[in-house]
Amino acid sequence: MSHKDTNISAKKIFNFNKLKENHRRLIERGNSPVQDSNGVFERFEFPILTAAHTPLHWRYDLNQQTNPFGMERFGINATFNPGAIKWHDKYLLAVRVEGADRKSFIAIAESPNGYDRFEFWDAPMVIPQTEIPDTNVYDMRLVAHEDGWIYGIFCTERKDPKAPKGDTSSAVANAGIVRTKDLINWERLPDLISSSGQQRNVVLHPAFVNGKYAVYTRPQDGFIEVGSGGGIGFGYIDQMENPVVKDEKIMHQKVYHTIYELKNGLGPAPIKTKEGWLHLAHGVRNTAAGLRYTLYLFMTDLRDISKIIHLPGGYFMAPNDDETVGDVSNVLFSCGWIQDDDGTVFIYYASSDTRCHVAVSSTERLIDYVKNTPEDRYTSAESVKTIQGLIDKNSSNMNLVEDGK
Ligand code: M1P
Repeated sequence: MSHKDTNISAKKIFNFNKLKENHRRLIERGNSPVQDSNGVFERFEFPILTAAHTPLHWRYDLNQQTNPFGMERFGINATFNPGAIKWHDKYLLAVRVEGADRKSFIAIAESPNGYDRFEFWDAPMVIPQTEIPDTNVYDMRLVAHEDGWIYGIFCTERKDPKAPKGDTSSAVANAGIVRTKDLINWERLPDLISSSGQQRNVVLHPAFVNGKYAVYTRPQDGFIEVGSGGGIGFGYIDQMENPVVKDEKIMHQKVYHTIYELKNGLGPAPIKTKEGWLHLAHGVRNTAAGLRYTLYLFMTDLRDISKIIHLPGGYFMAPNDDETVGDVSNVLFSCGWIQDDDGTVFIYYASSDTRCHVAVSSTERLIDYVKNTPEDRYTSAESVKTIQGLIDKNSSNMNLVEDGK
């Protein structure tokens, strides 16, 4: 058989210039909010970061002599669950990048406006090791604390030392802690010390509370299952150099037949508003097709920051269309958001452990959402009563809606 009339050739020499051109075009592509909105937020047309956005020089040997076939020497599988911070007028994401070898690492990507042209910095973040090296690191939340440091709290995963011989998958998850002043040089602090066997989704509160550091935790019994524990916890740390969590209590528990029936965890650090602290979290429920992760919002008291004062029922965002499918399907997960000076809020989230997106809202809209969305009343009959309340309210206002007034 001859391949004369096709571009199939056993001697094909790779065109690196074309590869570079396509990559640049992807990075410089614009992005705009979609028209379709539920009033609470707007999604954007394109994901902001995918595996294809990662720098070519991380993946290819770009020397034609040593790589004549243009082979990827290091495959990147996914980019997801970014932490976020505004830094020197740039919007930065600390992205979980996962290689084809399954190992995740953290890399910073930067955008001039918060919603498009995100570009990775030249090299991934170098995280110093503790005595027991991390096997896998992911889901870093960035927080500019009032003590002057920028902290990155992430999940560090290691093989379970108590796993029986032959068990090559049991792992232990805990919170690793790094801090920096320039986002380039990172100092490693000891891992979190808490009474729980495992921790994930640990988030530092940006301000001192009663003169102490405050952390949101997610104690769990096992690596996947939270078991009898779970819920979003809250506790205090005296010194970050010796991060022992004290007085840990559950501030938001998992509840039967809700979107956080199985487990939940805080996303980014909360945003301070005039009405209270706005929190973004994820909730997990079970389905016949596996776990479903959605995002929800709640607000806590300005004086008692672990006291929930508004808790809208149901999810705030759920996987939509293409977002439902990926490496771990049916997952939305967030570790970062940025509130701009004009009240714009960029919500960074990932879909199905595969790619990063942004949605836009505002502090005003999110406050309205948390205050005026009815709470979950836990039964179908109560949901119907909630709807009936809205029907009754609308029937007296119907002429206003019809006249478009
Ligand atoms: O695969 C979904 C998510 O699972 C874990 O989150 P959680 O501990 O809340 O279940 C994390 O591995 C997270 O990175 C991942 O997106």
